[in-house]
Amino acid sequence: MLDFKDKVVYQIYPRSFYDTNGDGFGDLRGITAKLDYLKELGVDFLWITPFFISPQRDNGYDIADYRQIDPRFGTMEDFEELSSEAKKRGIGIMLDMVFNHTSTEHQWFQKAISGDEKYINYYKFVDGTRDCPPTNWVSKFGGNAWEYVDSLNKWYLHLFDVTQADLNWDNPEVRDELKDIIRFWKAKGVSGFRFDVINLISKPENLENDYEGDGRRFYTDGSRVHEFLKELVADTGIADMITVGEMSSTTIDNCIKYSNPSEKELSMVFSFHHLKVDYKNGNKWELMPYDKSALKKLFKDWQEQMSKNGGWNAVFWTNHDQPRTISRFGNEEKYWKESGKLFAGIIHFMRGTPYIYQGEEIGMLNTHFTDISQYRDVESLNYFKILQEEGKSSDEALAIINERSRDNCRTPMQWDSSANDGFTTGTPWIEVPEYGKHITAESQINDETSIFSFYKKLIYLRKEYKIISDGEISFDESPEEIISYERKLGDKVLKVVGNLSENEADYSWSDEGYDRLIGNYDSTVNSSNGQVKLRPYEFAVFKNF
Ligand code: TEU
Ligand code: CA
Repeated sequence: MLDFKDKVVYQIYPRSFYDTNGDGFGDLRGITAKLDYLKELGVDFLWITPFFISPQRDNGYDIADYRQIDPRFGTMEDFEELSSEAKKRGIGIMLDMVFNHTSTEHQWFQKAISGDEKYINYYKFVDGTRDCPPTNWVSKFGGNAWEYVDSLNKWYLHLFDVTQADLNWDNPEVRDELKDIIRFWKAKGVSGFRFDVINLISKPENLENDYEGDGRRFYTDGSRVHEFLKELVADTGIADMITVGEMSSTTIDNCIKYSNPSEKELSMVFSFHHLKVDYKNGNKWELMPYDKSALKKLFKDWQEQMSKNGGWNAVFWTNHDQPRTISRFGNEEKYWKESGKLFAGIIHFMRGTPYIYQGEEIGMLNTHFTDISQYRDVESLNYFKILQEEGKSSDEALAIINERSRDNCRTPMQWDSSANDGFTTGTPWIEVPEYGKHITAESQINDETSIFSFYKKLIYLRKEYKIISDGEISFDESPEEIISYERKLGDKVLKVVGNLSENEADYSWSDEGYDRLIGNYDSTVNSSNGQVKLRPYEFAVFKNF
C-alpha cells in the first residue's frame, strides 16, 4: 500500500504553467523543463489537470478522446519524456480523470445523437418534448441542466456546460469503457489519479425536481456511488496507487467511506465546505467577508471526525477553480508575506495530504482585471451575463467576477521578470496580471525569507516529523480571530497557532516547556503569564520534545 501520508502533491494547470514553443499556451515540455524547480521545492507527486483531446470549452474538462494528448499540449512522446524525467527525480505523475461527463465532441456522443441506441444509453437521455425539461435542475455554470435534441425527441443531462454531457454509470458498458481508460494510463506508468466530481456519477433513480432549491446537493453522493467506485478500483487494480476524489457538496460520513482504506475506494478526498465560508446564503456569486468561526468549525469537524474514523483528507486552500488564497483570506499589501506563510502553515500541519497549487508557493494573487474581455472562463463569462440579468450593473457584476472568477488562479505562472513573467515568448492565452512582475519564482528561490522557502521547509518538516503525518489532531476553543490545534503522537505534542487578523491578538496558552519549531516572524511570539501575544497574521508551531 502506497504511503502518501507524508507526501505532498503539487497541482499543475498545464495551459498556464510554462510554454516552450511560443504559442502562448503552456505545454507538457514546459513541465519537463521545470522539474528541477519542483524537485527543489520538494514535492512528491504532480497532479496535472487534463491535457487530452478537447475543444477546450471548459479548459480540458470536456474530453473528446481520453487516450490522446491534445496537440496544444504536445505529443505522447512529450508525455513519456515528462514521465521518465519526473521518475528520475523521484516525482510521480497523477492524471485527472473526468468520468462524470464527456465532451459532446466525443465519438460516443456523436454516435448517440446520430441515433445509435447503444450510445444513447451511454448518456442520461430522457424522452420528452422541447417545452418541458425533465427536472428543474440547474447547471453549475448557470442555466438549465438539460438540453433538448430535436432529432431524438430527447433531453440530455449536463450538470456543467451544455457541451459536457453526463455519462450513464448505470450502464455497465460505460463502466467498462472507463476502466479500460484507467488501464491504458496505468500501463504508461502513472502513479495515480484525481477523479473529477466523482461523487456525481450515481444519478437519482427517479428524476424529480430539486426540493432544496439548489439542484447541486440533490444529486451528490448518489445511492450507487460507493458500489461504482469499489468496482472501478477493484477491476483496474488501483487500490495501491495514490487516488483522490473531488467531492462536490458532500458529507463527512460519505468521505469516511470514500477514503477509509478498509473500503478500498480512494486514498483521499477533496471536500470544499471550508471554501464556501465567504459565500453569502451559500451562493458563490453573493459576496461577504469570510466567516472565521465557520471556517474553524469546519476544519475541526472534518479533521477530527475523519481522523477518528480512518478517513483521509486532501488538505488545500486553492486549485484551478478557486481564487488566490492571500487575496481571498489574507492581506495582499502590508502583510502579503506573513499571510501567505500563515495560510500555508495552517494547512501543512493538519492531518492529511497537502496540495500546493501552482503559484501558491510564491504567493501569487488574484488578477484584478479591469474588463470582462480579459476573462476566459466559461463559468465567469456566463455569470457576468446572469448577474446583470438579475439586476446588477456591469461594474457590480465585474466586481463580483473579480472576487470569484476561476481565472484568478489560471493566469500564467510567474517565473521571472522577463516579458510575460517568463511564461511565454508569445502572446499568453490569458494576460499576466499587472502585479505579476513583483512576485516571481526567480526572486524567491534563493531567498531564505521568501514564501517559496517557507513552503520548502513545511514540506521538509512533514518528512522529518512523523507526528505531522501520523499524529492525532484536536482543535482548541480560541478567540474568533485565532485558529489553534494540537497534533499528538505518544507524549509528543505540536501546538499550532495562527492569527487570522491584521491586528494583534492575545491567546491564553502557556508556551512553558515548548520551543518554537517554525514561525512566520523572525522572533518567536511574545508570551507572559500564560498568554501569547500574536502579531498580525502570525503563525507559529511549538513542540514539547
Ligand atoms: O470542478 C467541479 C466544480 O464544481 C467546479 O466547477 C468548482 O467547484 C466550482 O466552479 C467552484 O465554483 C471540476 C473541475 O475542477 C472544474 O475545473 C470543471 O469545470 C468541473 O469539474 C467540470 O468538469
Ligand atoms: Ca506551448
